[in-house]
Amino acid sequence: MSVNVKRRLDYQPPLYTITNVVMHVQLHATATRIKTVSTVQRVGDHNSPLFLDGEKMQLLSLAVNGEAYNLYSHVEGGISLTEVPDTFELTVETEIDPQNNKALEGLYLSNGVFCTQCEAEGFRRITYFLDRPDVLAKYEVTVSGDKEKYPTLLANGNPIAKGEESDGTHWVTWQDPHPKPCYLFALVAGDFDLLEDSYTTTSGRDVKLELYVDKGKRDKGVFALESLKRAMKWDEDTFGLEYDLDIYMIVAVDFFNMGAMENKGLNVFNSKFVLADQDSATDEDFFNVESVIAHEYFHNWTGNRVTCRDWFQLSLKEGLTVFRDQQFSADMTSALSNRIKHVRVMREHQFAEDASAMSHPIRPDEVIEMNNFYTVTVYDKGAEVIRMFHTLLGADGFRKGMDEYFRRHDGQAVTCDDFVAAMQTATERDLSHFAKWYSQSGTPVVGVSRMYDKQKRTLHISLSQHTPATANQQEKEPLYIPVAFECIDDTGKHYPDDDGLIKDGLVILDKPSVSLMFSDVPESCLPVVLGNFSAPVKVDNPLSAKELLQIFRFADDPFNRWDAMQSLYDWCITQIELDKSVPDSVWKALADVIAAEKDNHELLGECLSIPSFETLCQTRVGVDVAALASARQSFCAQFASELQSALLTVWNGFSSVSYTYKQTDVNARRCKNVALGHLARTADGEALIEKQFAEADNMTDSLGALRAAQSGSAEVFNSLMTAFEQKWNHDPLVLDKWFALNATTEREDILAHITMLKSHPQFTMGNPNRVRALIGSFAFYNPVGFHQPDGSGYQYVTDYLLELDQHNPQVAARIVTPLTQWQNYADKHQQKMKAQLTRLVNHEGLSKDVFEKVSKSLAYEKSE
Ligand code: B3K
Ligand code: ZN
Repeated sequence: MSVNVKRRLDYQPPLYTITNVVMHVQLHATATRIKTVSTVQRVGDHNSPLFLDGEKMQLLSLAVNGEAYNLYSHVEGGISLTEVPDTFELTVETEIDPQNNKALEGLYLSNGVFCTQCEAEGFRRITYFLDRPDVLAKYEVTVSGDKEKYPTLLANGNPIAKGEESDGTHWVTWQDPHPKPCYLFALVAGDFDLLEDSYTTTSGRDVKLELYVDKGKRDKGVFALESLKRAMKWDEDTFGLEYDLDIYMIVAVDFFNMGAMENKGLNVFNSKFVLADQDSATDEDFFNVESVIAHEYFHNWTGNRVTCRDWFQLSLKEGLTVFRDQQFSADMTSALSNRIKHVRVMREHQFAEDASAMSHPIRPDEVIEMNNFYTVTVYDKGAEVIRMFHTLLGADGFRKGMDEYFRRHDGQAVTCDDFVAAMQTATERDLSHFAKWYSQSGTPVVGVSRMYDKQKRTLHISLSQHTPATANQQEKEPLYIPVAFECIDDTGKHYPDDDGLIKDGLVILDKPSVSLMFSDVPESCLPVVLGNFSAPVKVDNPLSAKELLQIFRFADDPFNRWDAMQSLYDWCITQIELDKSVPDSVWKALADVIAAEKDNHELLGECLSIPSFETLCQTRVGVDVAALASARQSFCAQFASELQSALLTVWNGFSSVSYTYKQTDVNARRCKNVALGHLARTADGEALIEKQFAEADNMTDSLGALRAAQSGSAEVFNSLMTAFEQKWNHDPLVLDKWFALNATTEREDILAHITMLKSHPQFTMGNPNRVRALIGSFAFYNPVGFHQPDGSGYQYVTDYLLELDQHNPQVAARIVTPLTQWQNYADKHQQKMKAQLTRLVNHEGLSKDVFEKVSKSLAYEKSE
C-alpha cells in the first residue's frame, strides 16, 4: 500500500489563502449539489499552482472570476490549478452522495438527517478547498431542501434570510461573522423537536440557546440545556470568557463517529451525550452529558477563536479543553471522584498506548491518517500536561497565562509553542525544560527509595526518574516532573525535609534523581508521592501492605489515600498469582477501613473498587490473561466472603430516597452498587440483586443490579437481562448498555452469543454506537473472551473489522486498538494476535486508518 506520511517539521505556510466563502447547498439524498464561491489570494511572490484538497465527489464545474476555467488537472487527493490571478473568485460546483456515505465523514444522511463532520479532513469531501486549519475564512451558507422532510435547515452563525419555492423546497441563509477553518463548518437538516432557552452574558449579550433532538425526545434534552448554561457561566467566572454569537445551537444525532463536534455556533452531538432522564440514563450518563456539553462549549475559545496551525498541534485545543472540562466537572460534582475517573483512563488506556507501537508525544511528529491521532495521549495526557502548568503556576498564574494567550492569538491559528510562550511571558517563568512534555513520548517511572539510619534517626529519600524507550523514540531525557510529596509517620505526623526541597507540597524532579533528607524522624516515616496524580507517570515505591494502610489512614491527599488502597489490592492479587495467601491482618484492616469511612460515601465507593483487569496489566509484564483474570476473580471472591457483613451494612445503609442527580446521592448510589457488585459473589447475592432490580426507580440502580448479576449466577443474570431487554427494546441508547453487558460477560460460548446479538433487530453495523457497544466492548473489556487461548477471539474481531473497515474506517481503526497492543501479553497471546494483524495488513483495500495502526504494530516487532 502506498501511504503518505506527513511530518510535523515539514510544515509550510499556505501558498494561497481563502478569506471569504459563499456556499449554496441543494440537499438531495443521493445527489446533493454544492456551489462554493471562494475569494482566493496568493500569499507571497511565487508561481506555484493552486492545489485544492478534494476526494470522493464529482466535480461539475470550475470558474475563475465567473469564467469557466480549464487550466486544472486531477492529481492525487485533489485538483491543481495553474496560472490563477493573484486575487480572484473561484467557483466550484460539486455533487456528492450523502446517503451512501457510511464513513460518516463529510456530509452524510442517516436516519433521515443530513449532517456533517469535517474535523479533521472531512470538508474536502464536500467541495474542493484548502482543507487545512490555518486557512481562516468567513462563511455565508444557503441550505435548501425539501420542506416536509427537512423542516429544519441549519448552518454556522446567525440566520439572515429564508424563503420557499413553489416546488416544495425551502431555504435558509446563515452567516458566520467569525473567520474559521473549514473543519468547523457544519450543516444539519432534518425534522426535530426543539428546546429553546436563553442566556445573558456578563457583558449583556442575549444568546438564544437551541437544542434539537429526535421527535418525541424533548424531555430528555432538558438536562443538557441546563448543563450548557452552567458551562457558559463557569467559563465567564473562571476565565472571563464569554460567548460571541447571538445563537448557540446543539443538534443530537444518532449516527456519529465520536462524542460530539464543536462546529462554530452549531455543535453536533452523538445523542448519547445529550439525551438523559432518570429512567434511561445512569448517574455516569448525566455526568458525561454535562462534561461533553461543556467540552464542546469551551472549544469556542480554546479551539475556535484560537485554533491550531496544523493538525500536529491538536493537543493545543484538545488537551487544554479536556483540562477545562475536567475543572468544570470537578466544580459541578466533586474533585476526588473526577480525579480518580481521569487517572483510571490514564492507567487503563494511555499507559497502554505509550507501551504500544502507537506511542506518540502529545504533539505527534508523524501521521498517516489524522483521525488516528484523536487519542488518549493527545487528549488525556495532553490535559495532564496542562494540569501540570496549573499546578506549577497556581490558579492565578495559569489565568494570567490564558489571558495572555488570548490577547496574543485571538483569531489566529497557532502552535503548542505559542501556548507555552504565552504562559511563560505572563508568569515570568522559564518553562523551556517543562516544554519537553510536548516532544517526548512514553510514561516516565518515578522510583522512590528510602534509607533510614536508626542511630542518627535520619531518613534519606531518593526520587528518580526513568522513561523507557518507546516505539517512536529510543532516547529519553529527564523531564520536569512536579511530584506532590508528604512524609508521614505511623501517628499521622507530617515532616518537612531538611533542605526545604518540598515547597507547597511539591518536589520538582527535574534531573535523573533528587535526594531529600529528613533529620530526627521516627523509623515509621513514609514517602507519600504523586498526590492528586501530580504528573502522568508510574510510581515505583516499594511499600508493604502495612505501610499502604498507614498511608490510607494518614495521608492528607485523598487521592493518595485511594491510591494506597489500589496498590494494596494490586499487592494482594500478586500474592494470589504467587500462590500465597492474603494475610488475615489485611482483611481485618479492610473491615476497619469500611467501618471508619462508612459515612464518606465518595471515598468509600472508590476504595471498594478493585483495580480493573486493564489497570492491573500496566503493573505487570508478559500477562497471561487467564491466569491474571483468575487471580483477580479469586481475590474478588475472597473479598466478598471475608467482608460480607461489612459490605451488607454498606448496601443496606442507603434507604431508597426518590431519585435526584445530585452529588451526595450519586456518591451514595455508587457506594451501594459497588457493594452489591461484591455481594453478588456471596450466597445472599441473588436475593439482593433481585430486590434492587425490582425496586429501582432509576437506571443507575437497575444497571447496578445487572452489573452485579454479571458476576453472580448465570441463571439470575440471564433472567434479568431478558427482562431488561424487553423493557428497553424500543430505546437503542439504553440497549447499548445491554449489548455491552452481553459482550463483557464471561461465558464459554461468547463468540456464538455475539453472533446471535449481531442479528438482534436493533443491531446494525451502520451505527457506531451499536458497534462500539457490542464489538468494541468485547475487544476492550472482555479479556478472557478476547484473549481465548486458541486465538478465536482475535480472529472473530478481525473478521468483523475487515467488514466494518469497508464502510467506516474511523470506527474500525479505533476498535483494532486492543489487537495492536500485544506487547503487554505473554508470548502465546502475542503470536496469535500478530497472526490476525498480518491478516489485516495483507488485506487488499484496507483503509489507511487501519493500515497505519496495524502496520506500525507489526513493524514494532521487527525493531525489537
Ligand atoms: N474535536 C472533535 C473530535 C473530532 C474527531 C475527528 N475524528 C470533538 C472534540 O474533541 O471535542
Ligand atoms: Zn475536543
